[in-house]
Amino acid sequence: MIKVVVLLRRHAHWTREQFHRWWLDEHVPYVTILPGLRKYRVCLVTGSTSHPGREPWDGIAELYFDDRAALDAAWSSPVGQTALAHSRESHSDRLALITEEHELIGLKSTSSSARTEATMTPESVLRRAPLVLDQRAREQYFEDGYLTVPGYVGAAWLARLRAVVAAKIEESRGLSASDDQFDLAPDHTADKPNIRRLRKAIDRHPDLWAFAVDGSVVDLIADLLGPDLRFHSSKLNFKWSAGGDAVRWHQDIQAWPHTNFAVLTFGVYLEDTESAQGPLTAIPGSHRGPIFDQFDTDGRWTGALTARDTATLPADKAVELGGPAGTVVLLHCRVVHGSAVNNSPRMRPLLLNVYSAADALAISPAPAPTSKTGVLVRGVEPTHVHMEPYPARLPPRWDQVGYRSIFAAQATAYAE
Ligand SMILES: O=C(O)CCC(=O)C(=O)O
Repeated sequence: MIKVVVLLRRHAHWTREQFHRWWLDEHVPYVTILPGLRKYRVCLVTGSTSHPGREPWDGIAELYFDDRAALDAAWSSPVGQTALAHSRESHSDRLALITEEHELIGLKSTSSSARTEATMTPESVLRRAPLVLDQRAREQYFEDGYLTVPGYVGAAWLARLRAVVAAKIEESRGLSASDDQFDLAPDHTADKPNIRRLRKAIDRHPDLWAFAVDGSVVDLIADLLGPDLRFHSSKLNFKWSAGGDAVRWHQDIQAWPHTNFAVLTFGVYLEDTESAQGPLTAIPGSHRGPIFDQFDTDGRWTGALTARDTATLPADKAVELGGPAGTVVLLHCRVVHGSAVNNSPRMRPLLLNVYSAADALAISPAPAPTSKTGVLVRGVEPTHVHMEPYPARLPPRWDQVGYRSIFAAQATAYAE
């Protein structure tokens, strides 16, 4: 393995803060998709012991490749050339050193209290300074089990994500049945596509992964889960116009139990979403209540609460979580949620990515594992797992029986 250390200096007319934001928010997505990149770290200069205020470099990137050939192939690829051009526009000097790393001391934990401090409970998350949310919003998330951030994703990202959606709709015209990528509605045709879900979304287009690890997205998640974050899974639910499926009341954690509850879904609406389109709808505070069974009486997975448990829910308290395009909805893994049929003439594309605190480990195989499932997207690997004992009924062994979609599972339940 070789490590390339790239030192960058900002333009004289930029503040260091501007430069750091450019790097994390705009430049990182160009780099994370470099072919053959094994590990990537950015170190932002915040001061020095010898040149206070006059540091010759403003940031250092560390990029790991298997060998020199992999490095050269990465930079000469179209993705590498685009990344270099993007970087050249924004720095005044660059030095790339090829190095051989000798790690002599890893991260040392000094005492058991340091380890305890690292466990990301809601209280310890709230004690840390927020990156993008205000403190009241973070408290609201832990109180309600969800949070809506209207218009959080800006026009540039929305345009990129919508372009992916348009291309995927075109691609689906060639299919007459669902496959590993597309969950198609029964009336899907080449002339009138009707996609229920793009499965394993981040594996279907580089922009979807670039978005999942974009600094602004990960900052928002870090405000609710802490500094060390792991990626779990990804899908894009279309909820097609004029009849797109309802999703019945359910909680997510039963489908992918983890060792604790520091797991959330980040959803972003790619189009304006109002009541008639079937926005996500949640029951406030239900993440502090029971973890309901999502099997039928014959022990078959339904992905939905039973009729008896549904009758106990304060459905009159349910809150619709819609908003203009770019609105983000963050759902706690235990909050009871669902959505109504789309009765409007407009579809409701919703990209849903799941993240966890790094010390929350999946107990069972993911229903729809992606190439990035389990990958750290920020921070460091924990030394200890955080175990929160609870009666975690195991879902079916998805790796053995396969997972179709929540629509398929819930449709079976409906039929009974
Ligand atoms: O797309 C929706 O409205 C709900 C999605 C959801 O809750 C799920 O897929 O688990």
